[in-house]
Amino acid sequence: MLFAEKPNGERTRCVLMKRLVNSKYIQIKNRGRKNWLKRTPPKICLYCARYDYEPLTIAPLGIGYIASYLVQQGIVSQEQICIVDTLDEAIEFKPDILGVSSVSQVIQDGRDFTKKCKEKTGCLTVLGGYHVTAVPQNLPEEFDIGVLSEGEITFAEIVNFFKLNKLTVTLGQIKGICYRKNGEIIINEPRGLIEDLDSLPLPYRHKEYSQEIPIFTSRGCQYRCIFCASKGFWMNRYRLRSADSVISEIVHLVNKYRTKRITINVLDDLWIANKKRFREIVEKLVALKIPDKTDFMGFCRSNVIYEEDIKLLKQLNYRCVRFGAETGSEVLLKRLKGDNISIADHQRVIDLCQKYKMPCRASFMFGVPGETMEDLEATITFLRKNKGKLEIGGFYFFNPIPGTEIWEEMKGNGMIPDTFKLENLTQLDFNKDIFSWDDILYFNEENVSLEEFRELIHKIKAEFIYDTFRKKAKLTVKKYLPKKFMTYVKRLISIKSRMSIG
Ligand code: B12
Ligand code: SF4
Repeated sequence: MLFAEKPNGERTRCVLMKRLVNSKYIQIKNRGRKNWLKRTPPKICLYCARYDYEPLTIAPLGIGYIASYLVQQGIVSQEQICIVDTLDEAIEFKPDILGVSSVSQVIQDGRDFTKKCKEKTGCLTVLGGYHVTAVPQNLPEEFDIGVLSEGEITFAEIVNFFKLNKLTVTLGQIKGICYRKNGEIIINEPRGLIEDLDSLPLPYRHKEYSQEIPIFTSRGCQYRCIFCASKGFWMNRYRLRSADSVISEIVHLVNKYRTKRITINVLDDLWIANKKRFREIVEKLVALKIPDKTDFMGFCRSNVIYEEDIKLLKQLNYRCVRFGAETGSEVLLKRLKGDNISIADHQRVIDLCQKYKMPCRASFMFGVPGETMEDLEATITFLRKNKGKLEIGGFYFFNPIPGTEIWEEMKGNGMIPDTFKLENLTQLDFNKDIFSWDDILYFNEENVSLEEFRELIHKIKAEFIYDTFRKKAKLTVKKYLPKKFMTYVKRLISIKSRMSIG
């Protein structure tokens, strides 16, 4: 069953509504209301592209914002818009417009989905999100229009012109889109960003994927990591919602799910960067006793976390401090993330987490062009030094993605040819079973041969991943098996070993 959530927390049964709207009963009842039928706005279906082997774990907020904005502006009613997870749901909804959200790695799924939906329903197809924003000139043929960067206002304009039957003649006027005209891709002038993020409605979270409920409290990042697409996407701007707006959304979510314990997952690039707002949010949430009812998680960057921040995170019932360490090599770290961060920052965060008994999780990146054997050794040394203090968030194989500085660098030096196929980029986390060495596109042969690299990764996996796994299993057993039972098991083991010694 599909649900759409109104900002006030009410839910509408989209599927049920859709069935009613399509049913004979409603059509007969509506016979006398021709005007209403005529004025029916277009039906809009939204989908977030994904890996076929990995379902979404949290509600996609990008299309959630698009949906709630259209309703807030009165452009469509809540029944006319639906967020779907499968092609069948989309086809059954019979949309006039299909909006797809996609990052570069999953664009093939977005294309396949759109092709089939368009064939069955003949709908207008619109692509939004990171991929099309980074490479608008490559708007895939399945899509009629691409929406670049922030999507709310631009998509609303598209829907409005569609409603008025004027879309074809007005395409040239809509800022922030790309589209195809006589076989050529036209890219219109950019649209400015929304100044007051508080003016946006709360996003629809159409269903619960897990107990993690996502929120987005700022757009953009002040930093400039060369492998990250954020700065280009948000046009080098970092905008914040006010502390009060964030608090009221959190309170609304906690009240809505009051029967169960949820985790508020703050998805921002870096939500604690503005310390004044961060402190205000924490202090007000603590005063409202929100951390008694829920816990929190979110991303950090090691150079912005100090003792003061850990204390605030602790008060917030933060599940763990997560940051992208990327490497243990000072030289490589500065190349990847800039001069304003150092390995000492990583170490400070890990040590502070130890001091305040806060779990600490970091992810690492391997195989970036220019990484030397010394860099890899430095990462191993760093991991060894922090064994037992640090959870591994991911051991990622480096993927160049459009819209990043390193992508441009690699295009410039010929490492990424024009024929490069983005669908060859896959999720490459050495931590996961789905990783296959046959799939990888390796760009650092010049410094470390693939053979050496592979050997080293096996070593790292054996030493650090399996170790973390064992530790986790031990902790789970400890937490979930009652004390008495554990004593009984221990006693049994000791009797057995005494017997075998005898
Ligand atoms: C939550 C999240 C996930 C979740 C859910 C995915 C999702 N798409 O919601 C999970 C954990 C599954 C995930 C997975 C991956 N993610 Co992710 N993820 C994020 C994260 C942290 C937040 C996304 C979000 O909710 N943003 C909030 C909303 C408001 O912004 P938005 O989605 O960009 O939407 C706005 C516009 O883009 C536009 N828009 C978006 N969609 C549409 C659709 C239409 C029709 C229109 C008109 C407009 C429009 O309008 C929206 C409102 O203005 C971002 C980082 C970030 N802070 O943004 C990374 C990020 C999007 N992820 C990224 C990556 C690389 C991945 C993975 C490929 C990782 C991997 N190696 O496997 C996978 C891909 C799988 C997938 N389905 O997306 C990159 C994308 C970079 C790129 N250029 O492609 C990001 C930007 C992180 C980064 N800084 O590098 N991710
Ligand atoms: S990786 Fe994180 S800190 Fe670096 S630019 Fe991207 S969002 Fe900002």
